Amino acid sequence: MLHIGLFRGLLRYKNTFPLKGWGGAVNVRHFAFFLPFGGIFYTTSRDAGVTLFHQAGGMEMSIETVRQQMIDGDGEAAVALVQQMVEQGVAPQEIMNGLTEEMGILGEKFEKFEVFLPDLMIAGDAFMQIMGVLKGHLTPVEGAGKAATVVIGTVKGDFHDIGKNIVGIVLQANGFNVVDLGSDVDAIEYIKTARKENASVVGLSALMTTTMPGQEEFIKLVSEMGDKGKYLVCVGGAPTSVEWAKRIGADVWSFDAFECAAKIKKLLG
Ligand code: B12
Repeated sequence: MLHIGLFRGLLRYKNTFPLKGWGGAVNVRHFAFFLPFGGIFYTTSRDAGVTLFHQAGGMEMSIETVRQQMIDGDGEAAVALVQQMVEQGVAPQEIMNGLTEEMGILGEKFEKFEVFLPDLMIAGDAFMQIMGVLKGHLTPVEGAGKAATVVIGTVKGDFHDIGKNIVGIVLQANGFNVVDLGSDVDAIEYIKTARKENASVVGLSALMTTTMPGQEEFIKLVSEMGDKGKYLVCVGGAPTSVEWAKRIGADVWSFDAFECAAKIKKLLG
């Protein structure tokens, strides 16, 4: 047990340890086992099911590796690896889910002062670089599409835009015309744009408990300005929930971008 512990400790430093010519690579984020024929291992990492091996180059192609590259801010390496992984058949959605989960873990570490703002920034940049590759490989979610315009943005006071960007990319991949207002968007700005673009949906992202009320403020303004019912109001972001969406009178809440595309398609008929 001790030598496994030491070995794990050593490898955690780099997380992935290529064993060229041994027929694979080691990922020891959680466990490593030595088998009698030498140097093969197994990992219980969160994406164990999608770990692939590129035996010739001795490079491990797993979502776990991409997650690590993202938090290391090594966007270039991650982009190259992700390109290969999607070509080998790994679903873009699975990669995106893994990266989103990793960002959540990073957020928890940030709260505990284990990582700092620059760590979040470099990981965020790498995430968006990876999205540049994934967006070309997304397949539409099930359900008939309709050419409709969706106005999206992150609410006032909130500069988090990765999740909102992903929602935009996935909606585009599903045939929607997306008008992206960026982040730190005033409630009135969404309304003006929805009117100008004759939008069918307005999507508001909020990543902080302190900015979530911006979604409620928007819905109140929609009623005050006589726009209620003219477009669907869709809310999301990590601190939001279906209960929150119901409470403020939003039409749609979704956990992620794919669910959002599916729900909107269904509601627009
Ligand atoms: C990366 C990050 C940053 C980056 C943002 C980079 C960028 N360009 O966006 C930087 C470093 C700039 C940053 C800054 C800050 N951050 Co920050 N950040 C994060 C972190 C780690 C990840 C967010 C992320 O990108 N996740 C990945 C994406 C893909 O997931 P997502 O956004 O949830 O999106 C998915 C779903 O939620 C959904 N979705 C999202 N939007 C929408 C919209 C619609 C319409 C729908 C349907 C669905 C939907 O679909 C998406 C994809 O499937 C979070 C932790 C967390 N758990 O969220 C903290 C976090 C949000 N940040 C936090 C804080 C405190 C800050 C700062 C105030 C720190 C500071 N002291 O300055 C500033 C805020 C500045 C501001 N005013 O906005 C706190 C917020 C706490 C709170 N009050 O609620 C968090 C929760 C970290 C923590 N645990 O403390 N941050």
